Amino acid sequence: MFEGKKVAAVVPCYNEETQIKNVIDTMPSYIDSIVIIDDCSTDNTIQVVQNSILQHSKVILIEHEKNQGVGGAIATGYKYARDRDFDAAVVMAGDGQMDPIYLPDLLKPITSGEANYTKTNRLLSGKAYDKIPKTRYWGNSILSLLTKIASGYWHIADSQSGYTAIDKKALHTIDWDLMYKRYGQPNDLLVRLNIYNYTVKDIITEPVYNIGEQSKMKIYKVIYTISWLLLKMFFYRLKEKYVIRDFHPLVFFYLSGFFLTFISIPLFIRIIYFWIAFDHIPKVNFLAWMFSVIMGIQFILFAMWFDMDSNKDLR
Ligand SMILES: Nc1nc2c(ncn2[C@@H]2O[C@H](COP(=O)(O)OP(=O)(O)OP(=O)(O)O)[C@@H](O)[C@H]2O)c(=O)[nH]1
Ligand SMILES: [Mg+2]
Repeated sequence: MFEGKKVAAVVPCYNEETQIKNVIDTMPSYIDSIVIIDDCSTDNTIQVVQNSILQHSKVILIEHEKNQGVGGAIATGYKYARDRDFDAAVVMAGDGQMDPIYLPDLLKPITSGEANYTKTNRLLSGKAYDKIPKTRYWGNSILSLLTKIASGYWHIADSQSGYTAIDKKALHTIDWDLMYKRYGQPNDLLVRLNIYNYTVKDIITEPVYNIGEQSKMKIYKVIYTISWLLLKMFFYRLKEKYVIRDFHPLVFFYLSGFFLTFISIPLFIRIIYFWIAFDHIPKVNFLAWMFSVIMGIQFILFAMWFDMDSNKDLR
């Protein structure tokens, strides 16, 4: 129990035979259940976990029949915590990159009712640039910016952090079967939390790398798949939050902004064509292009501002 609340640690695990024992052994005593979800490991992970079960009564092993990806493994753990009436669930990866020293900071806002979801933010620690491998650092920074726009949580960064805590209310609200199953899971979940107006807090921590873990993430592939996911989730949030559940004219601002910015592209190409071919720019063409660019950008910026204002209390 942590401050009188029943807490589950959800541990997604795929080929972590060298790391998982340490994750179990260093789990603080206030964690009530350590729920390990094996995602069809092909190494000795299951054997190592089964040996640990003999020493630690809190360890529960759930074995996926088919590999689902890290998000799928987390969804299974969340459903376990929800169905057994846990008050909170923390996600700690099976690769040991999540230092339990930060667990109280993540859990306190949850158990006190201050936040529905907390996550670590490694980008503001002052050590991020030195400790995080460079491609990951820049990839994470780009995705963090896109996640602000897509999720409406403008105050958070380090969107790729998987070290998180969630409260009972959110555990019971989100449909875990719909959550994205692979590396975009933290981004997808943030958008879903925003639709229900849940509060999210960042906890500043130091990054942990080079402790014997082996990342399975292919960063160049992941950047594209998560960006595409964020685009879809952005429109999904606008529809769910500002059209279906409630209403806000920012939807029209966004749509008008995208439309005008989009039509400015062929108008610009036409200007360049006339300039090169005839050394002349048609006046009406130029005015139409100016109008669409200026109005398009203004509409988008105002929509962002309205979205920020609408979400300002969710911190
Ligand atoms: N790659 C992968 N990991 C999985 C899967 N299922 C569960 N996991 C676990 O998800 C956690 C995170 O995986 P990593 O590949 O280390 O990704 P990361 O820690 O988010 O990112 P970096 O370490 O910064 O590259 C680990 O504990 C994995 O064991 C799966 O199908 N594929
Ligand atoms: Mg890792």
